[in-house]
Amino acid sequence: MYFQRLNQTIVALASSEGSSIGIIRISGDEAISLALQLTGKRQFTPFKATLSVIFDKKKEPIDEAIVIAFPAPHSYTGEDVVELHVHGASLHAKKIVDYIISLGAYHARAGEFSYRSIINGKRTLTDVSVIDELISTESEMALSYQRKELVHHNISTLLEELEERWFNLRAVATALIDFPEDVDENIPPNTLKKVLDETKNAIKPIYENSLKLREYQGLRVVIAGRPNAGKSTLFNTLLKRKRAIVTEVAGTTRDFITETISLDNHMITLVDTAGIRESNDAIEKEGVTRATEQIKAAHIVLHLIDANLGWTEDNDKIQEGFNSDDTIYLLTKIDLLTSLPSLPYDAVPISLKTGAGVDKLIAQLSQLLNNRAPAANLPAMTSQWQLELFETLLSQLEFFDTTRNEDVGLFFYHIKNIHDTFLSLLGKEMRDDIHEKIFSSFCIGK
Ligand SMILES: Nc1nc2c(ncn2[C@@H]2O[C@H](COP(=O)(O)OP(=O)(O)OP(=O)(O)O)[C@@H](O)[C@H]2O)c(=O)[nH]1
Ligand SMILES: [Mg+2]
Repeated sequence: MYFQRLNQTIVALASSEGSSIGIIRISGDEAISLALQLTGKRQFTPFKATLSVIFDKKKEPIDEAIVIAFPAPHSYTGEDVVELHVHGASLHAKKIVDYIISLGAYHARAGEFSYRSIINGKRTLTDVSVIDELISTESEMALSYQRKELVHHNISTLLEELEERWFNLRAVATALIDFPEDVDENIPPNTLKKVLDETKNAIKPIYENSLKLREYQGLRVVIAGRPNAGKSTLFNTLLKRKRAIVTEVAGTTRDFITETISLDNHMITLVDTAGIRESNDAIEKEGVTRATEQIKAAHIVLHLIDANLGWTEDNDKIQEGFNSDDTIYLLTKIDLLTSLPSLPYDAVPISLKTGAGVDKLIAQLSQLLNNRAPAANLPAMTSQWQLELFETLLSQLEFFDTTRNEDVGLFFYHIKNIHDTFLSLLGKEMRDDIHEKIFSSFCIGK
């Protein structure tokens, strides 16, 4: 749909409703003449901000605006672009946009400016997606990756290099199929293996780091244990406020409670749960079911063992629900005892009454979180469609690698598919369904 109207001039308010400056962006062949009509000027100095009066249909002055003209190809879209900074992004600005539309422009659709920038070779699809994600992200960690990609284009550059290599293979494979008699060139198995391996080695770490980033952004640390072990007290200690009810009655916490906290610069969701034990009480039973589900879905479990009771069958049950190295065992209430029970696992002895051992717990938790943080020296993607295409690409590469000795037709089929995936990642192959899906979530002014 964007494709059909590439020769039309589009306009939109690029700043969000309620902002004190309304940035109106016009792009296309008519952008400059429309802006001249609005301002009554005869020309604009390229890239120079100029204070201009804006006139309405009846030539009445309606605003004073900063106008900047970006002649093609030196603009965001690669077309002639004019930006008008008017007062406020509210009704006033919208009416100016309506007026520009009445002069012959079309209202831009979501992502249409970015789409044009791809078509005109200004950016790759990966680049514009990063820009869109950066505008809307709430995650500091995702933001740091998006900023790096925005400035260094590491993923885009890599994809472009690899696309070219697969394009060359595709050219030879096509010739081999279409004109087998005329082609003396062939693809030596070693060359192919080399390209395959190098592609995999380049793509896989980025894909894995991206998955790591995605998981890292939703890490759940679950506090588990028998009733009365001190779970809610620990929850409140880590939160630094009295969020959960603490009493000496075993079975106080029923529903699970979640809070997001920053621990040594890691954002985590901390979950307090009901104590695990056999119970005939309907509410407590439901609490135990929910606690068990939370334990299963956890990334890290803080397993509390009451020093008064030591390890019990209920602790075995918790252990069965989460049998992972990402467990920190805590022997609680050590202030009440002089000699501590022995446990089947190494545990950090703590007292939430005296504060003993809490630093050690935080240091261990922080270490586990560090292990789960994505690598800072590798890029990571943050949009779902890129992850999906990387996944497709990796399975195509794997499939090709295992069926390499088959016939030439199959050979071509693999190379074509892999090359097509690179084209999709770069936005060089504009498949309408994919692009509508991607661009529909964009801001209108982008
Ligand atoms: N002496 C001592 N008491 C503690 C310590 N930690 C918790 N308590 C007490 O133990 C009791 C139970 O604490 P909670 O934090 O409610 O225990 P819980 O594991 O959340 O219990 P449920 O919600 O019933 O499963 C309360 O009276 C706490 O004050 C500790 O380190 N030392
Ligand atoms: Mg509790």
